[in-house]
Amino acid sequence: MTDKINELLRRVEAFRPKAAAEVEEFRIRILGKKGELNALMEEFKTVAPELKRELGQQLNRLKNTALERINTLREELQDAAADQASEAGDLTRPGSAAPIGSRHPISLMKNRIVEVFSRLGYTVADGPEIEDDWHVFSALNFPPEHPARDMQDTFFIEKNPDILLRTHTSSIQVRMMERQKPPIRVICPGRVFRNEAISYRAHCIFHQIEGLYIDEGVSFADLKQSLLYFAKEIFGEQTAIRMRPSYFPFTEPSAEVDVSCNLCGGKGCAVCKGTGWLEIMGCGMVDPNVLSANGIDPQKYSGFAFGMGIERVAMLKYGVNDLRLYFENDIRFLHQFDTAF
Ligand code: 2NM
Repeated sequence: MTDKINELLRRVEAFRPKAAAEVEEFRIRILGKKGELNALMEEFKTVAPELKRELGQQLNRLKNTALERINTLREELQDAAADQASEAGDLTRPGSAAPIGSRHPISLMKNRIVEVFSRLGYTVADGPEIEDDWHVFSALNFPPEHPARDMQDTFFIEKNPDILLRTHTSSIQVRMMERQKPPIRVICPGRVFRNEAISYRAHCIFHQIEGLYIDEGVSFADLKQSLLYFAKEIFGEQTAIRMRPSYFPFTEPSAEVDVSCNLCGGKGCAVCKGTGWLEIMGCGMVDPNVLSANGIDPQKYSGFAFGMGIERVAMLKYGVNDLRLYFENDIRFLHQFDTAF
């Protein structure tokens, strides 16, 4: 019987399973009710009393060794299985969403403004950011000594002949007048550049949209109604506009346009500085000098033009209080506009 015990002990020690299921199978075969150990226990009952002490100890040792071995193997195989699972990951888990960006508020506002004017029959045009003196100043009735032509206001790339970064998108409209006979109805969005110190309300790069409408019999009343429609579409049906006399080299008469403050409903608050009005753009009737400089007969045609800063319109609409936020591209700022439109 000692031989049988030792033989089983060797098999227990030599057992090298590959899977947890094999361990369980082995346990049932050795330690189960009808297993090999119990068979030996039955045999043990029949041995001579003087052998019982020695054989009993051997059987106990076998039983403990088998139990220990099986527990150890089971733990090892479970750990290995867990390692494998974590290496592959949980393949039934749903995928994680890839982080995506969002459209910039300047693009959103530009698209929105373009959409409003395209409903009034305007087409969209663009042009070069690097321009010559003619398209930015001379064709637009800027006198030779005008301060905008100064190094302090304009970024020059070359002098004599002057090559410069456009300071407004009116240069696109000059190119439209060169290319096309009236009627002209065009809206020109784009980046413009001015030599300014950067602060919460000024930047050396910003975005403009300018509009131009030239045809026979275009009047100031047409301008007013077009801009009222625009203001209501962007700021809401309850919005009113007012015009204040102003001056631009390329328009006569010229005006600044205010919209009623939506925050206080016109009563006056911190945003509108107690006035009930917010300035959003400049406009006017195209100066006859500009028309003739661009080959359009001012006796036959008249037109209006307007221009606004996209940053400023978006600031008023969304309560952005620092222009620099538009240029930092902080995702926490940008994501606030995901549902703005
Ligand atoms: C403004 C204000 C008033 C303007 C004028 C022209 C052009 F080409 F027709 F002469 N384009 N844009 C204009 C007029 C722009 O921005 C504040």
